[in-house]
Amino acid sequence: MDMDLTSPQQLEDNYTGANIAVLKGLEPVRLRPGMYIGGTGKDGLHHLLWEIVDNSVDEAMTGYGSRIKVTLHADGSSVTVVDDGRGVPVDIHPVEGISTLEVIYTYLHSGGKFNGGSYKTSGGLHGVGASVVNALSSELTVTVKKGGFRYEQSFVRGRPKADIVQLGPARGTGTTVFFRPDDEIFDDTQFEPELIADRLEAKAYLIKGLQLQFVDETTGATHDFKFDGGIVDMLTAMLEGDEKASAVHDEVFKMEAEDLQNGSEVQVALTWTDSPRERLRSFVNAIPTLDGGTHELGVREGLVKSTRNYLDTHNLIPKKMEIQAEDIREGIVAVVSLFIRDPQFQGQTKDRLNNPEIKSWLTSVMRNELERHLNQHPTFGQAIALRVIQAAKARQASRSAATKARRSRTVSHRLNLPGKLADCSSTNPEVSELFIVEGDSAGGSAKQGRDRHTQAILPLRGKVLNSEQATDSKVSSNKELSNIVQALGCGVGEQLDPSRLRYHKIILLMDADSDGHHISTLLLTFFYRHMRALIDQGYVFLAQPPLYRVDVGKRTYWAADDAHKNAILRKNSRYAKSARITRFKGLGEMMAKELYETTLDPKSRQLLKVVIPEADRDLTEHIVSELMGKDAESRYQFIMNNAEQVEELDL
Ligand code: 1YM
Repeated sequence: MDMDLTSPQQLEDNYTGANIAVLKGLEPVRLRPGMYIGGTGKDGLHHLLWEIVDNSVDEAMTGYGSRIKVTLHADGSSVTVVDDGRGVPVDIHPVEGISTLEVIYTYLHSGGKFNGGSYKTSGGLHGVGASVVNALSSELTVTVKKGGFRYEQSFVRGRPKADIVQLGPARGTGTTVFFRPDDEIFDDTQFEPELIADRLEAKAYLIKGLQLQFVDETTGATHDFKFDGGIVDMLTAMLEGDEKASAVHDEVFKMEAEDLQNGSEVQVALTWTDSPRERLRSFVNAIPTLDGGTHELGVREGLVKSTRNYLDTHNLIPKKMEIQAEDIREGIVAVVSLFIRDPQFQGQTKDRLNNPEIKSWLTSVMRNELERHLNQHPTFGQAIALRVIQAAKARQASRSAATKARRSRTVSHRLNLPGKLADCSSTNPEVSELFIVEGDSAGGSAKQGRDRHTQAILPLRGKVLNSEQATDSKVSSNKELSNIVQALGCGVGEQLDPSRLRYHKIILLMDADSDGHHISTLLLTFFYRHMRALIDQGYVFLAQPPLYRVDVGKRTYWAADDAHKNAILRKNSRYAKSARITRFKGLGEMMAKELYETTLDPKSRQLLKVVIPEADRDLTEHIVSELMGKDAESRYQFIMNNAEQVEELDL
């Protein structure tokens, strides 16, 4: 049975001392938004909307309501979501003495509890979504129709403006949420209509009978999404939308399986195209899993095993030709949609499924079902056999330049990565981070301490060229800069193509001393002059390693600078005498674990995003050319004119 938030028993379960977070209110969310929504950039902004939409989708998947309307208002930075479900409960909560709606929107609940019997979506947030969105919105209003009346309550930055009010009689049931993401929190509060349309369209493919409407008041356009063909329709749309890929056979393999024991359901649609790319879209409870996970691994493994077995038993492969897994997977286009009761998500943005039992289950069902399909559809089987043979031949001939060009980007890019790069295992740029680190010893700690899946480390050893006036060819002859260009994989100067960037966070990690600052300045000059689009698109960051470790009593604090250190000592003045202060001379002195906790871990680190505010473009240009340019006289003048500021900065 579904958990019902109105049940006092359940709320009591949530409010035991075991979960202190429950009692803290919403300040932690505003202090560390990244921990709850992954970041405060474009993805984080849209995450708010997904949370609200997912609450409506959850309600529809539980069997209540079938219509959801999303309106992006004309300002582009506020949204309304309406559903026709039961309506969020509005009765006075017996333990808290406020409306249940207010509890849901202002208490940071513990995770998992709301996941009871059905397939709740709520990405990584498990029912805390509504309050997180509220905390990060400068305005939010919930309107509920229920029991013959309309109710309303408004909030400002997570705090109720007033108690819930009954507005008068109303027909039907449902929930409406209007919200405006807080411009104090988000770098840019403009929603992207295309992202919203894509997301809603995907939901409509995945949940049969669900009717979604998107009204884009910024353009006046309205989109209606309702599909009865499910994921096969989605696969067809993927094929139609990709000019460079055509299917090698008209048929699509489709499979559905259910695990009666734990109520998991999976659907897979799959076909092969002539494109060298492999495209797989995967979803868990109708939420996109951008970084894959155990369901994707299972499908891939089952696909390779069954196809290989089919080719072997029917002697479809020429003698002496060796078939590798990648030959079988080349050109596939697939959709995997899984519904499970207790999804465990992992990774920085909670985009990867981690339930281990899913992999073996999917390997086995894919294996059986695909092999049966191939056996029963011989023309499909033969078309696939030819495609696999073609891939194997192409791979064997891969030394020829022509074939190389056909290989997928990720593969070919991996081939010419710099030797010193410790790459991450993910090939999804959205979750991948590159740390550019000063010196080998710091690089060593960073390599040991990082999350290998998403974090790559590039240590810099030699001198970084001052590239302010350097030509592209001069840049490429500087070893350190050319290593950076190679690692990023997106070209430089005129050739720059940000869509090929291999990491969506490029993080400069330097010592907190003047040498470190100097190297940061040289690197920023390089990005500014030769890869500006990466700064403009928000991909460049500065890490904030601590300068001090302060042990007081049993606690350890990390301080970014002297002022911060002194504040910690003042706060703990009772123990100040016994405080132990360690000043790090360089990153290399930190233990790998310390470096991870303070500087690398997305949960606890503070990154500074490098931005050039629109209004300061000319000033920035002026400063870079004056300060970094050749003309020693203008540099001297600049420093003399700004000496006061410089001193202040150095404090
Ligand atoms: C536009 C957003 O939130 N709809 C919505 C939410 C809920 C219910 C119905 C609901 C659920 C239950 C019982 C139950 C709830 N969401 C939450 C939480 N639309 C929108 N419609 N009665 C009504 O789950 O048993 C709690 S209730 F916590 F997920 F936010």
